[in-house]
Amino acid sequence: MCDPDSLKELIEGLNSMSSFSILTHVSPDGDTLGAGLAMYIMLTSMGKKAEVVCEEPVPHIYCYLPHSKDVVLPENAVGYECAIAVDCADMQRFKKAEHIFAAAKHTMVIDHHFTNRGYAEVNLICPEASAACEVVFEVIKAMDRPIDYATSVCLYTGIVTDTGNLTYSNTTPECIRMVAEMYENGLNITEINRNIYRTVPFAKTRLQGHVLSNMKLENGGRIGIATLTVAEMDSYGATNEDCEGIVDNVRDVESVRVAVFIREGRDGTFKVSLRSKECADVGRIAGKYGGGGHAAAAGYTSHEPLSTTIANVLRDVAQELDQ
Ligand SMILES: [Mn+2]
Repeated sequence: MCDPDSLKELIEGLNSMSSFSILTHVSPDGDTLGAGLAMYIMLTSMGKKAEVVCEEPVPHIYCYLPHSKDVVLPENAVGYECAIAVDCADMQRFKKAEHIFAAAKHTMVIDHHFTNRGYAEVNLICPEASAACEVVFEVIKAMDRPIDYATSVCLYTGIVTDTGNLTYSNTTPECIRMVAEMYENGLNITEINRNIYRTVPFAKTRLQGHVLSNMKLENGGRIGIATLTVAEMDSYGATNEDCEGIVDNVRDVESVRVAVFIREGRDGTFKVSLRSKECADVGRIAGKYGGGGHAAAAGYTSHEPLSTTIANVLRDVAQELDQ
């Protein structure tokens, strides 16, 4: 349950204002897009103006989300009266959309990251919620607005992608009840799961095979590490999106306690993704380098060369594991 006072304040703002820019986070995932689009559907159904702003085009796998075609890039955004950040732990998560938040007359946050310190005027942050979509579900209910079919597709997507299909430790009875209610009302979960998990580009499967066959075990097998360069990506004709999920495959190896996946970016930096099996707090490691996330899943950008990036992360993870 969200804090009732914050919820009340947020609802008052949503009811009284007439136009909203909904901001999602960089490297958009199912939760930020699902939460943003569910808010968009509710607000426009109330006769209000709204836009969902995303740093990059909606990833291919999330194009089935209702109104995904209405999502705009920051340079095409109008910039409305009130900015609502969804699933964004801090303002660095907006990147190119930062000016929209800064220019908005009023600001709101709807989030579930415990690291979120509440950088808006109204902050609805529920760390116990599995996903931002779980918080949005509560908001819609509290406002007596309907969870229609399109809304349930969005909310279900955010909940299942943030909870590993209702199996990660952040899964709550509450979010399972929400899913049950949406399922009862006719939600086609089979179709959505096919869209998210069973529609893989050929290039992605080949790329994953390459990366995983080159992964290494360190620290007596407790750390699994895989790397990927731009040249390797190009040789498979793969996109950034095709790299999603590799770190989870590394984590799933039997002996691995912490998984590391390092991917070279086109700007020469390295994106480090971390996963842990509940024995180490990888969010703490990411935080040290200006990144973010949760104890079990986190990431950051390294500006060091690959060899230094690898050495640093292996040292930090080993320290975290020994604590
Ligand atoms: Mn989330």
